Amino acid sequence: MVSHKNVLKFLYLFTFILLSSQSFSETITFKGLVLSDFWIKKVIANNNITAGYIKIENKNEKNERLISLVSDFSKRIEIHDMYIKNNVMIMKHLEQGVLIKSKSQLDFKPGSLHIMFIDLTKSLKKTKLHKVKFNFENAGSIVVNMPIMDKRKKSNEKKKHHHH
Ligand SMILES: [Cu+2]
Repeated sequence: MVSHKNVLKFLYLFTFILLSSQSFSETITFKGLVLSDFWIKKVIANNNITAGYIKIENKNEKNERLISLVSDFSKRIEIHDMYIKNNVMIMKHLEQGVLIKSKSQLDFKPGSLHIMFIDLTKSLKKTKLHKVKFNFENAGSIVVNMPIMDKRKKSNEKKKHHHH
C-alpha cells in the first residue's frame, strides 16, 4: 500500500524536477497577447549589461505596442534593434517602443530585436526567476518571470542565418 507521505514525497520531487528544468514551456496569455520563450542572457564576466528575449503574439484585432519595460535589477531597460549596414553592426534604440501588428508575432532573438538591461544593480542568479514588467499601450502592464540562460535551448532554435 502506498502511504500518503510517500505520495507527497513523490509530488515534491516531481515539482522540484519541473522547476529545475527551466523549460520554455511557460506561456502567458494576457488580454489577447501570448508571451512565450522568454529568457535573459547570462551576464558575461564583469559586464553590467545584458540582453533579454521573448516572443509576443498579438491575437487581437487591434495593433499593439510594447512601450517600455521596468525591473528592479537594472536602472534602465531599452528596446533595441540590431542590423548590418555597410558591414557594420548597428544597434538602434527604439525609443517609441515596438509595434506588434494585429494577428502577428514579434520575435525578440539574438542578433536581432532584443531587450537591453542597462546598469545592472544586482547579480542575476541562474537559479532564480527575475521579474520584468512589460508595459503595453492597449493591454496595460504584466510582470513576466524570466529565467537566466547561457543561450537559447537547441530544441527551440529554428534554422536561421547568422550575422557576424
Ligand atoms: Cu542592445
